[in-house]
Amino acid sequence: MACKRGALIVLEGVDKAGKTTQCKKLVHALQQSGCPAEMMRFPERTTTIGQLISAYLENKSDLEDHTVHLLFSANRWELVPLMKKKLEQGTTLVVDRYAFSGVAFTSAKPGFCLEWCMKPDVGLPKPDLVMFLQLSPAEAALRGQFGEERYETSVFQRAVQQKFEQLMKDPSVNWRAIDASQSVEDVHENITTHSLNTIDAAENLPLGELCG
Ligand code: Z5A
Repeated sequence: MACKRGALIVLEGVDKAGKTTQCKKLVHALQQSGCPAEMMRFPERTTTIGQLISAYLENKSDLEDHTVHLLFSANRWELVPLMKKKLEQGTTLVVDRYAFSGVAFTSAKPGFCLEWCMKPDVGLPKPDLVMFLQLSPAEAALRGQFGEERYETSVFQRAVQQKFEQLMKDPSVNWRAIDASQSVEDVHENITTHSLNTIDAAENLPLGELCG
């Protein structure tokens, strides 16, 4: 009998919403319960393309805005063969940011529209579940100062949040809003419940593709 596929689960959210914390906890919990699971993150800074992106985010280099958008997308595409292989083998992938961050961050810049920003990611594996960790700017501020990287300003983050809100209206994507202001354990419990339901359902469904 063919192996049941793993689920593609994405966590998105504004800065300091707790995406990385929750991805790690979810993968650990799934593994402990006997469900094969691995974490991935975008940008994946270890590849050649990822190193270009990392230097840009760290303000060590400048790249033209369209160019860096396409590099973020290329960074996802270069990982697609690996993602598909793992999913087909039955491993659930828990992904820290994905194409939705790509669209939200670039379309928050002047002169960009959602439609153009979505095009390069059309055809990527479609997540079975996208959880958006919601946190107000005031609550995020309690979790520490912004870092030194590009995009880490409150004005830009507010613009990004608005773009995410637009993206979440797309009914073709399985969005779940998560209250990220709760304790780490309460958020984890909520995320785990949604993930387990998704993993069960995904076993019997073909992997979809992102559309424009
Ligand atoms: N970007 C893009 O432009 N285009 C793209 O296509 C993609 C990304 C994919 C990558 O940053 C940047 O690239 C990002 C978007 C852009 N720019 N920004 N801004 P990154 O991935 O390297 O870093 P990040 O995603 O920005 O990390 P983050 O948002 O700063 O953090 P987080 O993962 O959401 O949160 P955390 O690290 O888990 O937690 C932050 C702190 O809060 C930490 O001290 C925790 O202990 C604390 N925390 C977490 N949960 C809680 C709760 N529940 N209560 C209290 N405290 C908590």
